[in-house]
Amino acid sequence: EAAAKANAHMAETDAPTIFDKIISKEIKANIIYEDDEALAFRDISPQAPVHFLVIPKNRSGLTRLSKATEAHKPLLGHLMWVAQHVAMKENLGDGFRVTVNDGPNGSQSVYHLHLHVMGGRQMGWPPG
Ligand code: DGP
Repeated sequence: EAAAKANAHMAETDAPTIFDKIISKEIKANIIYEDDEALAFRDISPQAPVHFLVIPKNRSGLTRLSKATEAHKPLLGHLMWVAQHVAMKENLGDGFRVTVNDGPNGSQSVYHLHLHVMGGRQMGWPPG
């Protein structure tokens, strides 16, 4: 039964997510950056004055960071580059935070890899 539960969980987390509809523009998002590989848009539930997400347009197996393989390394690097590029455009020169929530313990809710970029206020540490 435990195995069945684990499989059900995997099936669920491999399903398309709301982010696919944002990528296809089927549902609206406040998109602030786009290139061939990545998209950045404002989080619908901002936790800081500036809070946007950076996602790969092609999830390519990256439901969560822990699914990363060697082949994903260039894409992961690109997402990090986009995070700081857009942060600078958003006037976050005084600093910002980049967060990836992975899996249940990481409180991940959308299983399409995304970087949270938050700034515009003093961030606390440790996070909750
Ligand atoms: P996480 O817990 O790391 O999986 O965070 C998912 C984030 O995605 C959460 O901060 C809210 C955001 N989000 C979920 N649905 C939508 C949506 O439809 N539009 C936008 N802009 N953000 C969304």
